[in-house]
Amino acid sequence: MMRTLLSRFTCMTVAFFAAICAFPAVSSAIVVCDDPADHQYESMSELEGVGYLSTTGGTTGVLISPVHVLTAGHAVNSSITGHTFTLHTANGYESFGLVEKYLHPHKDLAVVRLDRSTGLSGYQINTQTNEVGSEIIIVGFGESGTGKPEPNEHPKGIGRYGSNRVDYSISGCLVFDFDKPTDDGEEPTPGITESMIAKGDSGGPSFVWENDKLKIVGIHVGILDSDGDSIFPEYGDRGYDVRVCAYSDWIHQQIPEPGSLIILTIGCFALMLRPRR
Ligand SMILES: [Ca+2]
Ligand SMILES: [Ca+2]
Repeated sequence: MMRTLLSRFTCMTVAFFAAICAFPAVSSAIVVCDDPADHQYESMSELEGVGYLSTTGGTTGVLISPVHVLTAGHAVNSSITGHTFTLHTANGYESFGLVEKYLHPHKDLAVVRLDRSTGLSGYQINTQTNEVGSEIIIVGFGESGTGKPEPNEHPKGIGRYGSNRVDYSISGCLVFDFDKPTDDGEEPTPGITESMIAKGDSGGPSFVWENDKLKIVGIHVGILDSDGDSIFPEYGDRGYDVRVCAYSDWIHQQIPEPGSLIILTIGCFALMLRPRR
């Protein structure tokens, strides 16, 4: 049974996701094996470029330039007018308006332009194709819980992170399962045990470390509810990310090069100086 990371995910979007991934799938937020409080990252500057989108019931996005946010297409499926992208930095919470969105024509992927610079450089897109087997850091502002979502105790709106490992790739997606901690009586170790995406994590990133920098390898889009009971994610379920290396050309095309902005500015200035005839 297909489930999305969003409560307002439409049937059309579900069908689209099934088509692009060629299998039934569902979506998730950052659900953990231990204590959700251990996975909040308000004080982690490395993750301050991941923010909360107020669109479509509450989703997640990640900066790829000072003014551009990468997210899932279904996370901004509805109107973006009046909606915001909120970051938690060393200066506290700051919200930015959404000006324009660019939807990928075939994949559940979107770039959104903000109304002003965040002052952050944003993260680089991974272009390598060796993600399978890699440890990933999954990030999102969705619901949380221990083993399964507990939306009343851990609602959307707080940034959390966790770890997992890419099991395989298929049809432009990276797939990772939610492994249950060992049943040997030992307490799971915070930061070591696995986590899984949940509702509201749509559009959030999966990162890998490369040369001491975080690179985006995936964007959260769905979860497979293995037992079909409409409770997800649970242990054994699988998370699906758009594999961004396959779409890096399109992503970069949505972001004007700083050089072209300078040329445009100079060009306008030159027009202003042109003497009138
Ligand atoms: Ca796993
Ligand atoms: Ca289930």
